[in-house]
Amino acid sequence: MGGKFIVFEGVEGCGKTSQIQLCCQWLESLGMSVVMTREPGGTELGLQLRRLLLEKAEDKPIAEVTELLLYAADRSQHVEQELKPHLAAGKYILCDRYTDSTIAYQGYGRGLSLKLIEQLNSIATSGLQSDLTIWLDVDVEVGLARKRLNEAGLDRIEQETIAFHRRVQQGYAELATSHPARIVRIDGNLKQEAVHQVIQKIWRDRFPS
Ligand code: Z5A
Repeated sequence: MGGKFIVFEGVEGCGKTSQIQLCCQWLESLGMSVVMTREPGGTELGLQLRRLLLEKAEDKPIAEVTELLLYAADRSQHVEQELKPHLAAGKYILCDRYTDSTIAYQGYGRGLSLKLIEQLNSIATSGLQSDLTIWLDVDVEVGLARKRLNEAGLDRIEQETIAFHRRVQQGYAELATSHPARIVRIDGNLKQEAVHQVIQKIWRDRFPS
């Protein structure tokens, strides 16, 4: 495949979406062809799954394994319909969340089997891994405070306890330790422009051409 697949990860409010936009503007200014996408919700089917996954439905809770399977279904469709064709066409893909989110949220956060999640990730991606994953490491309280400041209400997952979000954060820390070549940690507590400058430097080191 000719393109590059770059994933942005982190806890709520870490700044992924803002950094993907800044990165896209920067790469396009250099004449590159860039695709921005996200999980869940990178396809039409995925948008419907995203709504089911994130809407607040206190009276109809989603079972944990059902939630896991819905994220896997979203990913499988995304890989086949969007990621593989764009990579084959030589595009640079900036993706908001991917397989590490499932390990961090459903594995470390919910406590589901990491082995089962690895198997599902492998099926859903048919082995497609990112060329680079940027983990924006922000303090859980800082990230949640950013979201509370800017949005009317928190979604189903954001409403989880602080302990849940700390386990998710721990998941990212352990993933970064286990995959040092693929995952790069950036201090997400820095100002937006400072984070963007670090991303530019990492990009130039990784993809010099
Ligand atoms: N999920 C899962 O459980 N399992 C899975 O496999 C997958 C996902 C794929 C949807 O994700 C949910 O799905 C997510 C995990 C779960 N949990 N929740 N909720 P999402 O990525 O769509 O939603 P999110 O995590 O809440 O991200 P977000 O809303 O897109 O936020 P963000 O990308 O991290 O940050 P942002 O939008 O760029 O910034 C948030 C605010 O902070 C905004 O007002 C910015 O202006 C501000 N901001 C950003 N950067 C800074 C800095 N550096 N300083 C100060 N303020 C900043």
